[in-house]
Amino acid sequence: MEEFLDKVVQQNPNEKEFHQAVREVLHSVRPVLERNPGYRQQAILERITEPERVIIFRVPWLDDDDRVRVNRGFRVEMNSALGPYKGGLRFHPSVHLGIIKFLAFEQVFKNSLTTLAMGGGKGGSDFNPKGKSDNEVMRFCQSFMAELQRHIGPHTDIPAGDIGVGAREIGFLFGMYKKLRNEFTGVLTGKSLAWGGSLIRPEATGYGAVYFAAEMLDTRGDTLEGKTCLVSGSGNVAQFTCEKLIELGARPVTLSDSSGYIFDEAGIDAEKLAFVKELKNIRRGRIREYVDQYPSAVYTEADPGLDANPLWRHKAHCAFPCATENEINGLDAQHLLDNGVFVVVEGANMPSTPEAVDLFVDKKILYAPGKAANAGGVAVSGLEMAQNSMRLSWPRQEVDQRLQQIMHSIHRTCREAAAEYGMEGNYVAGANIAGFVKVVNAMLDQGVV
Ligand code: NDP
Ligand code: 2IT
Repeated sequence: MEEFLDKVVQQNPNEKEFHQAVREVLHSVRPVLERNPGYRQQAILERITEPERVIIFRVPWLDDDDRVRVNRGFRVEMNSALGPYKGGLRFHPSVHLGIIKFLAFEQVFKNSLTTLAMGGGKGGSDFNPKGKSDNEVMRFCQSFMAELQRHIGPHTDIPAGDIGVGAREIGFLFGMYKKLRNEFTGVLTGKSLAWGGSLIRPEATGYGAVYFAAEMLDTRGDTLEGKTCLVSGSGNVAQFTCEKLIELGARPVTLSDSSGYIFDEAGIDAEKLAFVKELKNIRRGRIREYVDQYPSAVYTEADPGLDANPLWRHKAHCAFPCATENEINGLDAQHLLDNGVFVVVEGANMPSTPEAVDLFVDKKILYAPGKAANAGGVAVSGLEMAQNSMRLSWPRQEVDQRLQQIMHSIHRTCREAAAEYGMEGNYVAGANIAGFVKVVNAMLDQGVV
């Protein structure tokens, strides 16, 4: 196994996030490989860690001063054993091949857990939407889609949003696809309601993460009622995590962006959350403005020089990291445990470093890895695809019920897979094993392709 991991590192240099994601999954599935010697013979590890296709392209666009700008676009089509490639697009200056490959790799197992027929992929660009005008974002999206359109399609590869890609960007991307292909199809998910979107898709990732937390607490006869919760991020996932927490009687007390975080001891209630949504989604402001509106809250500027993030040092019961990868390191994890946190649910993808994951697993807290806990987003994307195929849309309650059923099923699947391999209550092992086995069996059925 270590030899194989060394080879992955050697063959994919400068992709440390990809190495991290591969290492975690492969460590979890070791007992599966031992039980199934045939996997080795079929070179399953070699195949599952090699993307089916990687597309890298130039994205030239004109800024508002008529200057030519150039960004790099990516789409990694990782695995199509279970269905067409499915996964989001991320627009963020930190995007490089290693980030997109780690996200695509995670997506394969996450999509497998959803119970829906979706393979895994991910894409994006190092384009930074921050500070750009709507017209600049539109011209960028149009140029991005001018190339991407030849690689995707409603039966081939169906992108959606992720960091920096929300309703506005999906609109511009969809418009350009439709113009170039002369086709109105469900080629993207996360569309607006009026033109093919699904109810509950914007809410789905955050709601799903909270449903997963409730499922985990239920195994200990407990609920979210009255629980103090640390939430990071203030984008799509963080907002709807907060919304569902409030609805279920919990008390979220923090939110953040890359500039800093706010701590509101009184709790972020529905009215304050409405302010945050307006601030972040319409005015595209910064989270520090929260304390201008609610002066009893405290804002702390991010300090990259610190070895731990003060957000994770507050006393609480639950933590919902909903910003980005590796935002909880080993020291942060220790602070969480020291301060009474016993539920950690990952709204973001891979927000905990390997050291943090090991601590959570060792201490046997209720720890849900992203590929299980945040699968509600892509699951409702799958429901959006189903509705598009039927050319009808389900009511809000129906989609929400299906989302709850899917999160319930993922939770049960994780527990059962962990128990089958003697690792009761270990959701990391459960999610990786269950996600992996389904994909591998499909790959074996389909031959060496
Ligand atoms: P958004 O763009 O809506 O929000 C991202 C939030 O995280 C912002 O508050 C942003 O702050 C903060 N953030 C982003 N990058 C960094 C960074 N490098 N350091 C600190 N803060 C950062 O994205 P989403 O809410 O959609 O995504 C959040 C996480 O959830 C990501 O890990 C994503 O992969 C994951 N996810 C998203 C799903 C979805 O359906 N949208 C589904 C499943 C997982 P700032 O504004 O300063 O950049
Ligand atoms: O990480 C993720 O699962 C997403 N960004 C959502 C992907 C999707 O296709 O809805």
